[in-house]
Amino acid sequence: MKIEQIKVFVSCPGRNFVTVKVITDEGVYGLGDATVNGREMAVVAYLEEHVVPCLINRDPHQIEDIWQYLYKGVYWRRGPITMAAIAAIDMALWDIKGKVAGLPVYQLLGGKSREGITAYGHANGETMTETLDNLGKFIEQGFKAVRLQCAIPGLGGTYGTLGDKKDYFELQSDRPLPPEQPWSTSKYMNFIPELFKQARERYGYEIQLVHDVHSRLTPIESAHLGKLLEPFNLMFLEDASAADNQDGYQIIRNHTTTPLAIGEIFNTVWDAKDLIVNQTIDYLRTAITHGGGITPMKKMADFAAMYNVRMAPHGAPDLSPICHAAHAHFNLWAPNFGVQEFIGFGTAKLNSVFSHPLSFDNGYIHLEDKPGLGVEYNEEEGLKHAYKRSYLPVTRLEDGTLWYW
Ligand code: GCO
Ligand code: MG
Repeated sequence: MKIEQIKVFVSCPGRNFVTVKVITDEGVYGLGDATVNGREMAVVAYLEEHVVPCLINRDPHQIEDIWQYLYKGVYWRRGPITMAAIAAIDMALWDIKGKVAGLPVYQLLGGKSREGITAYGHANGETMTETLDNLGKFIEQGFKAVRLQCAIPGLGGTYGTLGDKKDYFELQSDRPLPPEQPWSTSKYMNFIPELFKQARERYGYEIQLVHDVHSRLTPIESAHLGKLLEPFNLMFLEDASAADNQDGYQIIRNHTTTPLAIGEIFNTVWDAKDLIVNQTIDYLRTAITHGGGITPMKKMADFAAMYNVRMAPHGAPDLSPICHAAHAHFNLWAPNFGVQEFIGFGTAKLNSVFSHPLSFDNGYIHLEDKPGLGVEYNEEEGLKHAYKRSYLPVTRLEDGTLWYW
């Protein structure tokens, strides 16, 4: 079997997605997701100019060798653009192998370690009451874990809290230039513990709760927040601080028992190595699309397991249904799977372009048994939704100082 052609598609069925299709001389094809939010066209150029020509006529069954060729074989290793391009090819090759074997990808990884994939939903709100009402709706749907994000009073807009007002997908395709958002650490710190206190008072301690800081705090500020949140038993505090300097997490860890999660912008195991080995985190959130594919993520999971770190892949709407399906296969297998972020199955428009094998029931994601990843990309429908440049917002302190993501 040989790789005959590789197509790269960009479509915007509500938001931009980059999709790769690896086609073999025997007609079997595989699909992969290469979406990097706000940098989509950079990945397209990397794939078309620097990856695709090198793979024509190669044997698609040699997944490991092709991965090594694209990663170790190039001078410019790592980085989000390179690793998303490699990831999409890798996903597509696992899809092909599964189709040829007549087996779902999780079977190729080692089979199921569990029956259902525990998911956490997003309860967002503009006010405390709205956020807590939304939490109640998630509990009613059977969710076992929920993330709480609420607009900070007096701040004039907080990232990621508008989900229930406007559809996530539509909202994120409408930023032709980066909008700016204000940030105040003190307003935030004065408010978030109260949100979790009220959540526990209203709903008790059975529901698992998560919160995403989006890296807006320094390590010592995160340590303080972690301490304030200890009475409310979080499943984890996510991106409590940026980990460009992985040592910072030691400071947070030294002060709080609130579990920590990080990794959605990590591209290789090297971004997480010290955090794992020093056991300063509890959950690794790297996505298959951004971590270089299924091949390295399997290794990362095994490595993390040795240090009691569990996998909790990023599941935001800026990953395509192909990545969400790949996560489901990975999560069914990974012995140290923790929880999957889950934002629902998207709009009718999105589902006219992508089809996936996933369903949700009583807090768990389930996967229909189909060979490969079990996804389809409708090329004709994809063409109806042209790429729209769109950026994530930029954050500034109230005095105008540019702040962290
Ligand atoms: C998450 C993420 C999202 C990101 C988004 C950016 O935990 O789901 O932090 O909220 O902001 O994926 O592309
Ligand atoms: Mg996050």
